[in-house]
Amino acid sequence: MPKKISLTQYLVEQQREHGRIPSQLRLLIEVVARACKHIAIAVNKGALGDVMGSAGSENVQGEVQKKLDIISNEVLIEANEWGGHLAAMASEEMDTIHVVPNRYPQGEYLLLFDPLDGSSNIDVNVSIGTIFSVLKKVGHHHGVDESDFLQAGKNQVAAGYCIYGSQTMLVLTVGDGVAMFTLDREMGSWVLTSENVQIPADTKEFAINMSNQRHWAPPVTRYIDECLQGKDGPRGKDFNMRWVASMVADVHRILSRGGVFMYPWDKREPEKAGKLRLLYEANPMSFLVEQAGGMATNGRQRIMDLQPTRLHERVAVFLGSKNEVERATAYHAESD
Ligand code: AHM
Ligand code: MG
Repeated sequence: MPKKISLTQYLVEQQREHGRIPSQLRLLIEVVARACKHIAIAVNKGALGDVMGSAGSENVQGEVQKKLDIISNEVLIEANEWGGHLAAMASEEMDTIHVVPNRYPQGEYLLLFDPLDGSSNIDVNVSIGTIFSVLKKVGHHHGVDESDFLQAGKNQVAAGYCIYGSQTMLVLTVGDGVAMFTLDREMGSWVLTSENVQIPADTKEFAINMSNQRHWAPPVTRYIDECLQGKDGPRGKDFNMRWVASMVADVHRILSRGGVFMYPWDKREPEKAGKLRLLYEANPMSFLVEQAGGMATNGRQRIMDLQPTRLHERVAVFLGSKNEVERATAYHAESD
């Protein structure tokens, strides 16, 4: 049997041999991974743990919060605030940033997360996940505020997600490819199960919420129409469709076997640009996808080049197999 490599060993090797991650960042990732184990336990308990259903509150984006959204948010904050590696955190479930309280030492990193993505799947036992992104505070000004978080995704020093599915897995990049770890429940440890993950450049699988079709912009309609025409159409091949409605699950499938994921701009709410959030959904997923040889754009530009202007800013997302994302992006340019 091949030797098992734990997350700790992987991170120590990244620190020691590749000089890629400082010890503070290693600690931060380990703490996030530990918090995800805690969330996995709550998710798995389901109705037995009285964690199902809505909490009777709304988040800053006006979405109803589920009990597990709030529990996961608290778990991540409590796990991370005392370690000394962070300056502040931002979350989909909090209006403003959470600055590390004065009683703890202040670190130089900023952690952003969607504590439990795929909220509509929580109560129906379908895969959900935690998405996270790590930035470094730039500039040496005293204290930390929301503007410190408004950095382009290319500045991320680490990103990943934990998927609570048929297996619990942690998928991570520190800028040296993508590694996947599976939770060994008996041992309570994360074990490296795939390394150097690569997304094939071509695919026959797309993921989009087809029920929004009438609201799409012409380039998206064109792209999907061509896929739907199958092997007798301009693409010359039959396409399959998958839509889990949990971005973690859809991206996990794409990292595992290729595909293209789209959550496009929607003419119902033009100013919102899309449904997904730039800082803690699109950026970390784009970092992972690019590190796996894929591509991620908003239909026009590389997502990781976008300069954010607001903490909870939304963005259109096209990510996955390179040739398909290139094609969808070219259709936008041609429609101008
Ligand atoms: P959430 O953060 O409120 O869970 O919303 C994000 C989720 C993504 O995981 C998923 O890709 C998308 O919303 C699904 O949207 P839809 O309900 O339109 O299918
Ligand atoms: Mg989300």
